[in-house]
Amino acid sequence: MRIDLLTLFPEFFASPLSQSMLRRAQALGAVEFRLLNLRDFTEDRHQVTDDRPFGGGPGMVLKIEPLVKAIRRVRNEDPEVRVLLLSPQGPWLDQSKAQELSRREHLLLICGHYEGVDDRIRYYIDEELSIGDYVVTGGEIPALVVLDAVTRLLPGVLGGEGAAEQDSFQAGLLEYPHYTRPRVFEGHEVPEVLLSGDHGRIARFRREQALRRTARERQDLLAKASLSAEDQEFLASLLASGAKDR
Ligand code: 9D3
Repeated sequence: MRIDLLTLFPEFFASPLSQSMLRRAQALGAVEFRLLNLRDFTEDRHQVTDDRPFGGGPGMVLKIEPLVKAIRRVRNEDPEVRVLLLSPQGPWLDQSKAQELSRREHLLLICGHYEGVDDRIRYYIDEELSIGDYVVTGGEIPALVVLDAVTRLLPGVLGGEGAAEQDSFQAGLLEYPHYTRPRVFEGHEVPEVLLSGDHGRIARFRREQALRRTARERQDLLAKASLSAEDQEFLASLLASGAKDR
């Protein structure tokens, strides 16, 4: 997969792209990132990328011409590219959107900045995407969120039996709790069942913990999760016993 990033701050991405999973994914050849500096797509002497809003008001707006020039360059190279604008107005990123994007061969992520982007960009992009209902100062951090969520899903990146399969196994529920040594820390004990060596009991414990947490914190997820008859029985017994006491 190729992920192009169009931004006024290409240096912003250097450190995150050179660490950890993202570094490994590139080394494996699973993904290639390319940074495009919006300033390079201006045609005026001062390389102006923003201007004051028509109608007045605070802040600056990203100009349409350099954005469209950059989009056209990438679409000419690859007509199949999926062009996304990171924008507070977009639908929220979720895991199924990350999965959908991970099946594409080429993304162009456009990072806005200042008060926004000339709205006519909508005629040139494929979709908008938000990372949630809070304000961050530009599209750069949202773009990092998207590319991280997408890259870890690419074949080979998480290494064999790893976390991507776990994700789909726990599909749509919050995770069960994790523990490692020491067995007792400041009086807080690891649940006995995890030390029992009984893999059947351990699997059931973890499933029930995941269900319990999801029922407490995320009713919205529970409503969409695919639950076995056993899961539903357990949830019914939770409700019957008063549910609130963890
Ligand atoms: C006061 C009106 N503003 C937003 C509701 C202006 C504004 C602030 C910050 C417009 C854009 C931005 C920069 N944010 C993004 O570009 C952005 C974003 C976000 O702020 N939150 C969640 N997801 C995203 S995706 C891109």
